[in-house]
Amino acid sequence: MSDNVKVCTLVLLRHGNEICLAMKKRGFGAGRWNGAGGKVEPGETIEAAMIRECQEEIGVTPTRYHKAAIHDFRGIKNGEKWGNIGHTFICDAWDGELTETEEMAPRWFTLDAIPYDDMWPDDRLWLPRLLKGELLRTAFRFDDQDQIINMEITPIDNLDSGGQ
Ligand code: 8OG
Repeated sequence: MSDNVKVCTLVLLRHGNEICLAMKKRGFGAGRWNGAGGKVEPGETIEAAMIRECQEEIGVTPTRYHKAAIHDFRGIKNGEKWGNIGHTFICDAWDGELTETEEMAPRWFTLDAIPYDDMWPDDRLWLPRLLKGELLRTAFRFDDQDQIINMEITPIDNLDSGGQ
């Protein structure tokens, strides 16, 4: 994997008919609703990074979750190639209270009112499937306006083993 491809996490909290999304306030993806997440640090497991990012960004500690997708996101920004491998978890139990941080402002959305117009453009293509219980591997290529120029979505049986 080349140097500009980062291994990242993403976690979506679910409670019955609602999911928690958070407004990204700064950095990559600012101005969009998304799950909490970020780069896996050297020596850290993907799961530990998912929990740490969730604590840091929205103040809660996931306690029950499963990996639901591995996304291969790549694009180009200001002439530089970027890539994020997004290990994506659905979490249905956690400790602590949702808290706004300098990074993100969380809130609950009912499943029929997910704000796809203010999310990454690919999310409407895979999030509904994850919420129905599918496990997916995806690849999305974006142009410099973050529009999708190529994509692949593959259902998969099991992501818990060998899902790196
Ligand atoms: O640390 P940083 O915030 O830069 O990490 C990037 C986060 O953005 C990480 O959680 C993965 C996530 N992300 C992408 N692309 C996309 C996308 O197309 N949709 C969603 N929902 N999240 C994305 O990098």
